[in-house]
Amino acid sequence: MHDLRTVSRLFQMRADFVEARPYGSGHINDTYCAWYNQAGIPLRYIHQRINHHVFKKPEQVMENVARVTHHALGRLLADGHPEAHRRTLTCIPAHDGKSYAVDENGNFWRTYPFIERAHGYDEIESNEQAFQAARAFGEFQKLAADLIGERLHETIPDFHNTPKRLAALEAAITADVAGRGTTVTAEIAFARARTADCSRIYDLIVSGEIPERVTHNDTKLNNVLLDETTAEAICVIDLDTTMPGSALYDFGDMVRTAAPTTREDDPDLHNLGVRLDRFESLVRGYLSAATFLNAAERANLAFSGKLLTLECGIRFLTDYLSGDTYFKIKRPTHNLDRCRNQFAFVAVLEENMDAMEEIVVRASSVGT
Ligand code: ADP
Ligand code: GN1
Ligand code: MG
Repeated sequence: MHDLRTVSRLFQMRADFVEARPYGSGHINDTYCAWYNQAGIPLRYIHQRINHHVFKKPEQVMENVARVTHHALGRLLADGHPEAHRRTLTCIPAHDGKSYAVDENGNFWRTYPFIERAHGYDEIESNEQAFQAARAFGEFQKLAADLIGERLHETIPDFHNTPKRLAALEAAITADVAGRGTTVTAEIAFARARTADCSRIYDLIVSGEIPERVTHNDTKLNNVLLDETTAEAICVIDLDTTMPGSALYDFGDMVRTAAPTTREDDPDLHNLGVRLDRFESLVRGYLSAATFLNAAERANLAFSGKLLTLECGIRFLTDYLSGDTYFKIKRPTHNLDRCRNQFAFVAVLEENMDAMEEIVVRASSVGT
């Protein structure tokens, strides 16, 4: 627990700090919801410590975030949107005007207004939510495509380079620093048997058939906030990995998190299935906004769900073998449970791939 009162003094707050509590279920950053007071009216903000072991150049992360959010706000204001400041993250400046502040221990902090009356979901509840979330990430890609100026920084190089993720797993198996290798032979075999899958999208990017686009790269369902009454997708958050990538990374991660019948870390694999109706809502929601996709991208929408789930499972397994240094865990087997869950979902997706391909074709031909 950090001293949030001290952190709050680093920013140009216009209200008085009351208290702060850890908030949300993100695996990477330290997120706090802080209450402030102004003449008896409570206001809240998000203070967030950027994980600088994961993001080695936090200044570059914040340069990207500031550019993207500035662009989004400008567009919303130009359109005369009545609640522009609820539809995009905005950075509360530090005293030197920067979008972040560094504390005396070298931690990087940023502050966002709290987006009220909207929630991110770890588990989806309706097809409408799936449609809305997917539409919002499609709109986000469209907005990011209009960003002028230099290419965004690659805040984590090779973030979705799946062949490199598999190579990192092999290195972790060899090093076996936590002595866990012999307990995960089935999981290792599962990953190795899918080596060809790992390079399918990567090869299409290298050959130029799939274009580079500015993408979010972390489109798990709880990274979009939905209005608590209308279910409308209000605001895309967690912009740390917004950088050059493939549209398929974004669509695939939505499938990974919005199409399963249970949460990402459910250890009871009997609970795991795919909701094809949710998948269809994701396709329709995404295609309603992502009208720019080329034929190769459309042809790989269903496969992208399998790939991103496989990649995430490989990353959880790598972290388990490495002694849990990357993702936050709440129990010693947390990363192993997550890995098994993701691989089980890959198997479910493989069984349903034909049906998913058909859904994509149907949604593409009849429009949305
Ligand atoms: P992480 O990278 O650790 O996932 P996030 O940026 O996704 O961090 O934040 C963690 C959680 O905090 C989110 O899932 C969301 O529930 C909540 N959150 C983050 N920013 C805001 C905001 N501006 N308003 C409301 N909730 C927020
Ligand atoms: C992390 O930050 P968060 O919790 O939204 C991770 C994603 C993984 C996800 C798995 C920067 O997302 O890549 O897919 O966990 N983010 C980073 O739940 O590594
Ligand atoms: Mg997040």
